Amino acid sequence: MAEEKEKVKSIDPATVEMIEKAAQDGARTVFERAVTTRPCPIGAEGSCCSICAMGPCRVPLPKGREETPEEKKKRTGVCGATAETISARNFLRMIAAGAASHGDHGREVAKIFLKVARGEIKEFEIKDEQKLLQLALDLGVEIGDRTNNEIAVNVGEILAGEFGRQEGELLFLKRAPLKRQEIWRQMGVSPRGIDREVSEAMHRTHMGGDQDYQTLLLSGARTALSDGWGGSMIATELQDVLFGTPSPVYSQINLGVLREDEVNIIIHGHEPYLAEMIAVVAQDPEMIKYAQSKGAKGINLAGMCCTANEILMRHGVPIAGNFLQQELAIVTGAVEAMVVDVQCIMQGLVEVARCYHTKVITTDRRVHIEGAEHMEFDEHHATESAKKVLKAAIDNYPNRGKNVRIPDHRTDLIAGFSHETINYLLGGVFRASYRPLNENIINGRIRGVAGVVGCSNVRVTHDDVTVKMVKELIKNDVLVLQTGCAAMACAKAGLMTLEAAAEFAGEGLASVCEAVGIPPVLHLGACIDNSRILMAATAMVKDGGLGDDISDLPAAGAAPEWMSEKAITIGQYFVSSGIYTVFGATWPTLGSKEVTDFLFKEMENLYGGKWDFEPDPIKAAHLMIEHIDKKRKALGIDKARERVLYDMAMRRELT
Ligand code: BF8
Repeated sequence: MAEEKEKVKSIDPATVEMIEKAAQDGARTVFERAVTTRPCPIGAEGSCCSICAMGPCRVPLPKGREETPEEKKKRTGVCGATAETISARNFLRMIAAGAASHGDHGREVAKIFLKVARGEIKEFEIKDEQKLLQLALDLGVEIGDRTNNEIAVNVGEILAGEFGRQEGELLFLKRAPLKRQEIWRQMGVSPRGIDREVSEAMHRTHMGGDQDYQTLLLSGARTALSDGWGGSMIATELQDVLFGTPSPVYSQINLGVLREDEVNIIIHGHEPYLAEMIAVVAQDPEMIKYAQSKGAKGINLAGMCCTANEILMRHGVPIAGNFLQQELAIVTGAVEAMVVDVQCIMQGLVEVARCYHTKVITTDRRVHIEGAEHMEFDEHHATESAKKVLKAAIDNYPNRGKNVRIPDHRTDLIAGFSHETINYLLGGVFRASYRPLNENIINGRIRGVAGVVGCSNVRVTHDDVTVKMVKELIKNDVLVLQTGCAAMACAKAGLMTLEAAAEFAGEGLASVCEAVGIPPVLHLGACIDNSRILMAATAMVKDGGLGDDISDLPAAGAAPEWMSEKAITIGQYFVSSGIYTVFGATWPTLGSKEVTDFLFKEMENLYGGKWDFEPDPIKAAHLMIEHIDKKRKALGIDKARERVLYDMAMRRELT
């Protein structure tokens, strides 16, 4: 406990300031709970089985020494399940939970998309016609002279059908490089339906089900792929059609985006429908007038977690903070309403809100919190729902007390890099392509590409691990693609500005960023938008010169501060798609050497990608760079980097 108390809690000054204020105000946040509630070491290594009532059975590895063969034999649950089975089962259940969460998000989008297409919901419309037509082509939907809505009905029906599909393969698998599709088929892990894989994973892990860690982990690959190339990809694609495909947008991030003299509303969670509508309604002159009638100067909307990423990417709505800052936003004393939808919402919000005037408002039928006010979003009356929530926030403004302190910290950022945008930015409007990116990788100015994604985790110094890793990567000419709370950490650290290239990137990467006009760290959106990273990787393969599979690319993935089951699912579909992926913080299978070896070694033989675990961010960054260099060598482009001389002629040639 002493060690936890001494640990630096965050590198973000706004967070540190609010942790101190919370302590003064007697508000108990995650940072304090993490001191009093220690992680269970047996659960943390994946050695606790709680799937039947004869247990929970705890089968931890002996600490600090090798276990004897005798001990290993006895390391079983009451039913005889080995430590390997228990570990693999726990791991598969994490994957299933993550896939279910992203899948349920995707299903909800598909449902709303179809209602919009059929004209049953009037308040949303098809915003991105080009993307709709591309999807129609991908899915074999007739375009002809049909209306957008007619086409959208077919697209929506086909994609909604992917959740309950029982046989065959998910349709988006065909987007992957051909070689990758073959690997999946040979391994027998091509997902059939999204719900089917989750359901089968739960069945396999039920008491007395699958008891071979290798087949359990195969199911893990199939279930995770049903998320990356299924649930998440469907969510991203349909949201883009419905709300617009992101393009570069300027905004600001951190608690300093809250305003002293305005009604502050934070929208938090993951699904963007209500948030989209609140973003519109908050600009309604009548609502602003209503806010003014209560003594406020206006309405200030800010985001938290992945709902924030969604409305940042499409509307430039500023972000108040990432996962660990949700309670701290309330601690400012300046938030009238914390409006939440689904996922990553701490129950602690309600308790913290009791110390201030903030209303915690749940809005989704699937997420209720005791002590919060529930105002369910009705997609058929989206404007009305948004106005109701907004009005509740405005009515709460006069209740704001005197105990207000908004940290004076906010950072500029540029977000909005969908994989389509990267295409246009690098290739130009008339020859959109990944070729220039590939060429700059081949000629060595860019060493490789890394996806650094995932959460913030209170067991490590907030933002520190992610920011250190990303700085090390860009310093070594690795272009970084980000999503989720990891993206927010780097945005707060100033890595998502044009100036960051000169300040933090290596000379090669900086020269490309400056020529093209992009930051060295690109924000691709919410966690479901990790599917954009899969698409970007595929586009790089298809543009040529970097091998014929994702596993050939000089690329790597990481989630240095992960904490949610969704992160494990994302990692597993990265790895099963051929990407070397390093996680930090903690690793949930360390209780079984066999399972860990399978994930960290054997998976590379089977999928071309593998897991790794390294809590030290600099070491982890160098593991990624080593992997990137290994791939460069295999492609025969390792010598190119040595030849790169950044003279004026080459700089001119770049522009
Ligand atoms: O889905 S990054 S803490 S908000 S799980 Fe949650 Fe992690 Fe944040 Fe986004 Ni993703």
